[in-house]
Amino acid sequence: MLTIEKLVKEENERQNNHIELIASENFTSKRIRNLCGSVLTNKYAEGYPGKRYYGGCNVIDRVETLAIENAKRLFECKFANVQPHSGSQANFSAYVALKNWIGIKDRKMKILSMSLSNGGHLTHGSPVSFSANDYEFSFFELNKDGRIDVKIVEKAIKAEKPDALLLGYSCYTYQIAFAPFAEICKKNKIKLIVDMAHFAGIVAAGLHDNPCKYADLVTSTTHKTLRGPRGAIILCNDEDLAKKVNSAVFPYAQGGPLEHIIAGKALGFEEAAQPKFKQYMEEVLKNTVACAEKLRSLGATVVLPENHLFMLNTKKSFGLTGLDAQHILEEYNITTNKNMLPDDDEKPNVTSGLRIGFPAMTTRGCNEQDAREIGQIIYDILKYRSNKGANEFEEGQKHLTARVQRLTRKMKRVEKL
Ligand code: DSN
Repeated sequence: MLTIEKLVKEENERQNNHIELIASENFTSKRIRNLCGSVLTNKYAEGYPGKRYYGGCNVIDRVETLAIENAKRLFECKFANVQPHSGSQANFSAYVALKNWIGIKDRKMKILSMSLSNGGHLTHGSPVSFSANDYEFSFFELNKDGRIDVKIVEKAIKAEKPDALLLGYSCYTYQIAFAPFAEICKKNKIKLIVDMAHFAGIVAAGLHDNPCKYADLVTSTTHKTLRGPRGAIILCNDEDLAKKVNSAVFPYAQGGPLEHIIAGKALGFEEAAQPKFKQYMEEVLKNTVACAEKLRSLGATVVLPENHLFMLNTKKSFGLTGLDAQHILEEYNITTNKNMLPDDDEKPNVTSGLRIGFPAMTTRGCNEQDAREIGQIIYDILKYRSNKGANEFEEGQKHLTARVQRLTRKMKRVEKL
């Protein structure tokens, strides 16, 4: 009989048997998973520590306070809301809070951001998300090197006259230094929001500029590079804005907080503050570059990254769409996701490239040599399957599956982390 437990077991095996390269995924520690499956899931606690709508919240208050204090310490900020269930919900509440804080009543708040096609996020103004409906978004372009450029952004601020600039991404391979952007926001009297969902772990490790030092509001997920449980947070340094954030999360957007997940977040922040998390993140950055360099040395079109992910132009490199490349790699137990390249002429569900990241495999013990081997395997598979030089790779093809298996077997098992 099919039971849900059997499906969990099956997924456990899938995670162990695959090379997981989705840049936004990671593997939590067993301690975090235990907290997320703990009895805390039984408790209703609408409200905030000390101000709940239910009795019996004495322990829960201490759990949530610990999570708040750990988040504040980790990101060096004054206020943290740890209740958002997801990154999209954090952004939903952050925009509401900012609009109320600025005092906009009779019009839509205007936000300048990076479009989804240039690497932004659905909630950064995509027409298919609440964001484009509830707010007036405009978009800045990237410079010729594909970077967010302060001069281009300032020009867009002057042209569009937004209330806020939003920085952050789902697919961008460079680090962002926030000071110049904070300066132009101040000069043009607009607010700065940073969505650090992808790079929060790099910030926590001290290997990326900390947006909390510059932005009015910072949102993040907790499960990507940060390696906590699935969920999100909102951070700021202004007391009045923090109050607006709290009421924009509960009761405006959400009901009862997921205190079992908040417990997992508390531990995730604690783990990310340890020296070994910094070592882990250094490895992530090195592995990402090692794989990208390998692919480039073989002739693939790749830009070397400064963070945990890079884009492989599958169309230029192999004549394959991102969608086809994703499906082909999946046949060999390599998990990636298709992603738009800047100025992509394919549709978002087809694309011309793959996004490849190393947070997850590095957690399982992947080192630079393994990362280079992964680059070689990806190249061999896509080259062979693109039908260019099939003979040349025939021998390699026979062994490709075995090479993936050899790699996944030598990695740590996900349930033991
Ligand atoms: N789904 C996330 C990602 O893959 O980047 C964004 O929310």
